[in-house]
Amino acid sequence: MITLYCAGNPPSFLQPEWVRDLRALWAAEECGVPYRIHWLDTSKGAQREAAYKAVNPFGAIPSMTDGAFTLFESGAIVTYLCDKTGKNIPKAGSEARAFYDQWCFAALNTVEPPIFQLMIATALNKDAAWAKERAGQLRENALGRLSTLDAVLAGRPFLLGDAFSGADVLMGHVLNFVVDPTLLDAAAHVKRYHDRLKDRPAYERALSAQAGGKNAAVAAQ
Ligand SMILES: N[C@@H](CCC(=O)N[C@@H](CS)C(=O)NCC(=O)O)C(=O)O
Repeated sequence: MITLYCAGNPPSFLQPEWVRDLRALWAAEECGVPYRIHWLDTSKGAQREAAYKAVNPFGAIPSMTDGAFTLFESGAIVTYLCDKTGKNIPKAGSEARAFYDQWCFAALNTVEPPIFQLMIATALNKDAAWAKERAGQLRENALGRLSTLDAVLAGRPFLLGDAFSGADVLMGHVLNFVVDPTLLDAAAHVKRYHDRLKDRPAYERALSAQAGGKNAAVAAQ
């Protein structure tokens, strides 16, 4: 049985759709794989305790176990769940799979950093001097990535083409960090893509599952 380690009792300043456990939940729902949730009581710092660090030495969320096998990093978990079920992912070793990997890395390494940094500065630290000083440059950086992504998505509905994949789970969640809608004024294809992803029933189910952690009474269920 798959266990997903998710944020229980997350701080109220965090919007639920920002928390990366949503990536694992969304992928599990897209793939139709049965799973249980282990809520980490983040209000008590459960993610920093030794028991959890045995699963994820960085103490970050999400993580996953499948029997005795443990895995962390949201990108690895999404890909594992797709591979395990043979859904939403091209066959390992194929060119199509390398293309899938490319878009997973692009989502997490190329698009996420500038968008996330802008969100941290403008949504969570907007009154801080450093944030005011850096906001303009961070916005430019984010706009550059969104503009390129927009050109890619002008020609296809999903990152790999006509078919949805785990790479869209990752990119779709990264786009949840776009807190200023004007960033998408010149990226209409990205906006439509993001809306299309958020309309998916599996995304809705993942959000509902994640909401169970809001007042999680116990660490594990
Ligand atoms: N690269 C990691 C990042 C995980 C991450 O930073 N998760 C956040 C929650 S969204 C977290 O656990 N932050 C607390 C911390 O890093 O101590 C992934 O994608 O899984």
